[in-house]
Amino acid sequence: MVGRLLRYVCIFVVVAFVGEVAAKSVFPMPQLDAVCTRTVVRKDIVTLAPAELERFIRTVKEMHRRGWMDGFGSMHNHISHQIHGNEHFFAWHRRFLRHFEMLMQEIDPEAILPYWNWATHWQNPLTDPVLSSAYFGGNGRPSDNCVVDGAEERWGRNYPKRNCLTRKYRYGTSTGAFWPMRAVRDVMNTAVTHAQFRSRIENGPHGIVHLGLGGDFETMWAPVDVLFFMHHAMLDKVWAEWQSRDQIRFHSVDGYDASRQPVMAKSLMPFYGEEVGTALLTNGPGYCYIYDDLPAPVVVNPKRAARVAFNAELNTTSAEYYRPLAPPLMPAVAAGHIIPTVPARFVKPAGKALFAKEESPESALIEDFAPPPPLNESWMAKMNVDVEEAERMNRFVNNVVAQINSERRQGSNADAQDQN
Ligand SMILES: [Cu+2]
Repeated sequence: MVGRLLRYVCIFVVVAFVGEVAAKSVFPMPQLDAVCTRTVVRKDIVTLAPAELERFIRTVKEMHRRGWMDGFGSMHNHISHQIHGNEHFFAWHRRFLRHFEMLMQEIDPEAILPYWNWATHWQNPLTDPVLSSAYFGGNGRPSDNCVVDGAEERWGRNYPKRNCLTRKYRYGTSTGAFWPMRAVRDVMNTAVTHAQFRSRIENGPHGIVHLGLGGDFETMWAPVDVLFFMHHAMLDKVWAEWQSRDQIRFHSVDGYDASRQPVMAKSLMPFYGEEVGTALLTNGPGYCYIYDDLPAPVVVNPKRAARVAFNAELNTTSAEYYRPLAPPLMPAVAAGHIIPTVPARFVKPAGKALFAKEESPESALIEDFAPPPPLNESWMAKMNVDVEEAERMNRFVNNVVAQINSERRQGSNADAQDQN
C-alpha cells in the first residue's frame, strides 16, 4: 500500500517536473551509452591547461544560455527528499553528474567535467583560486547577492523564479573553514559500510561547503550553479577512492532509501529508474570516466572478489585487496557510532601567552587554524540532515584540526630549536 502510494507520488513528481521545464525550454535527458567507446579523466580544475579551462567555461556558458542549468536545479529540487539523507545519495549524484557531463558533450564532445578540491584551501577558502574571478567567482555582491565575477558573472536563472545567480557567504565576507583532506581520509579509513560512509561525508564535508557558499548554493536548486557539479565531482571522487579499498564496494551498497526500503544494487535510482548497481563503477558502461589521482577501478567478478577476500582472511600474504590502512583517528565511531568527548577545539588559556617563556617566541607567531563551524539548524532541517551525525562530524573534524594545529606548533618549535 505504501509502495503503491509512493509510486503515484513519484509519477506525480516526474510529471510536475517535466511539465515545468518543458514549458520553458527543452531539457535533454539522454540515455546512457551501453558501452564506453573511450574513458576520460576528470581533473582538478586548477590543474587544467588554459585551453582546457577555456573549453569548459565556454561549454557551461552555452548550457546556461540554453536554460539547462534551470533544468538541473528544478530536477534536483523536485526529488530532493529521495536523494539526500539516504543511500541513494552517492549513486544518484554520480548519475546526475554524468547527465550534466553528457549535456556538456552534446555541446562539445571533448568537454569533461573537472572537480573542485575544496580541501586544498580548506583553512581559508577565500584564497581558493576556484572562488576567484579567474575561475568561478566568489561571494555575491552585498546589495543583492548576485554573483558578479568569474565564469558565471551576472548569470540569471529562471528557476525557481527569475533572479540572478546568488551566493551569500555564511559569515558575510567569509565562508568559514571546510574539511581538511586528513579528516576526509580518516572517514575513508574508518567507515566500513556504505551507510556509515555516506552519512559521515554527506553530513560532514558535503554540507559545510553548501552552507559556506550560501545563497542558491544552500538551496535544493543549487545545481543552477555549475560549482555544484564540481563540488559533487569531488565528493564522487572521494566515494570512488573509498570504493577502491574493497572490491565488494564496486558491486554492492547497503542501508535504506527515503521510505525505509533497503537499497541494493538492484534498487532503482529515483527519477532515472536505472539500477543503483549500474552507477557503482566510474568507468562502467555509460559512465566512462576516472579521476586523475586514482587508479582506474578494475572490474573483478564479484564472486571471485568474495573468494579472494575470504582467502585473504585465511592467508594475509595474499590479501591483495586489503591495503594497510592508516591508524584510524576515530576508532570509536567505527565500532559503534560514538565519539569520545574531547575538547572540541584548542582554546588558548585566557590571559596567558600561548607558549611558556623557554619556548621560541617565533612559534607564538603561528596562528591556529580554525575548524569548520557546525551546520546550522534551519539548513539541516531543509536538507533532511541527520542532526546527531552532523554534530558528531563537527566534533570529529574539530579534533582533526586540533591535531593539525598541535603538529604545526610542535613543528615550528622544532624549526626554531634547529636554528638555535
Ligand atoms: Cu544533492
